Amino acid sequence: MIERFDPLKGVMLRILDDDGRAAPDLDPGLPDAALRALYERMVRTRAADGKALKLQRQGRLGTYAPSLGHEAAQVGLASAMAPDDWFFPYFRDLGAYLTLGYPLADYYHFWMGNEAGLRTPDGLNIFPIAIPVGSQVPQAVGAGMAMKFRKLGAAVVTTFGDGATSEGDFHEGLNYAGVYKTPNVFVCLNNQFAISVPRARQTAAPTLAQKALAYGFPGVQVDGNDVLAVFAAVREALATARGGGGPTLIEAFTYRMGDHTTSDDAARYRDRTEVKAWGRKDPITRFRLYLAHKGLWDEAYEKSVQAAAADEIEKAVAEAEGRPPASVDDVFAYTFAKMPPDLEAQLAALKATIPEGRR
Ligand SMILES: Cc1ncc(C[n+]2csc(CCOP(=O)(O)OP(=O)(O)O)c2C)c(N)n1
Ligand SMILES: [Mg+2]
Repeated sequence: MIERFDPLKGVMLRILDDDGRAAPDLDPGLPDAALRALYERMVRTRAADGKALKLQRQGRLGTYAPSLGHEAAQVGLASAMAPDDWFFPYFRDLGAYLTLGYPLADYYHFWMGNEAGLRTPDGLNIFPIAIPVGSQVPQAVGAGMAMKFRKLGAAVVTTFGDGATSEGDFHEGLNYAGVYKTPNVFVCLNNQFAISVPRARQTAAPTLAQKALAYGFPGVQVDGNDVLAVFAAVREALATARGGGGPTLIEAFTYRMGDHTTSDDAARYRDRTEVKAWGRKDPITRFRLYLAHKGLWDEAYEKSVQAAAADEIEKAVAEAEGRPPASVDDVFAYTFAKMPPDLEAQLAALKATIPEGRR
């Protein structure tokens, strides 16, 4: 399917139209329970994201990068992954985390400023959030190479924004992946902005997906507000990767509906009419229409989904806030299995500056 959508011709893979009708030849044909799961994950993501913003405004959570508008891309990509695959995320990936089974309390705990929140529970193959833009790309390719050496038959998904495609790490990672045919799926969440820099000032290339062609593997532009399209593209790219067919770059074309982070005010550099226009392409609304056409959505169902999300969120907040505050040791504890001597020395030096009882 991916090869039918050539990024040089400017054709984007889209399955759901604006009214939530699926193109019959492209519909991935998921069972009803799986379709509802996609919807429930997107609703949970939006609710948990909105709660994080409120907590930040109340001083209960630190600087936060909101996911509003990215729900279809995040949930679609993670729903296509198998438990053996690995995920190398970036800082705007809440829906992917929740879909992969990451506890919301841990996620909040991290954004509340505690590194312990990023200690992935056993059994989940998720690397810590990459804050340096693009640094996760070569790491993901390294993991892909390891899987190839070990013949594990699993694949690696990494996410990043449009801005990351201007980083050297992106190009080095993709070049290596192309040469060694590593089992990688690169998902670029093109949300049209890197903080205040619009996509047109990021690169002169008409699409981001076409950058894969220079590295010798397929790239495809996908409607990032269409959960079925993202799911189908990532599922196919993962199958190719696991089967030894090499990497794929997927550009999920979407829009950052919120500010870059809670420290930003996007109204200062964005046209309000553009934001409004994208609001009408809301990924959750569109999928709700699709479910309704299939008889899988009604008000009672909506209420139960919203109630379950609200309940989960309240419990997660209580759990995260109930944990003891980070200690000085926590700042150093989670990078190495055994702390190297220079870090031990730094920890001791820092502790010496803090009065006993406040460490
Ligand atoms: C290497 C590096 N340079 C600069 C920054 C500061 N910074 C944080 S996010 C960001 C923009 C990222 O934009 P994009 O890749 O499009 O992702 P988005 O935030 O839009 O999801 C920048 C420049 C950083 N974190 N790392
Ligand atoms: Mg961006």
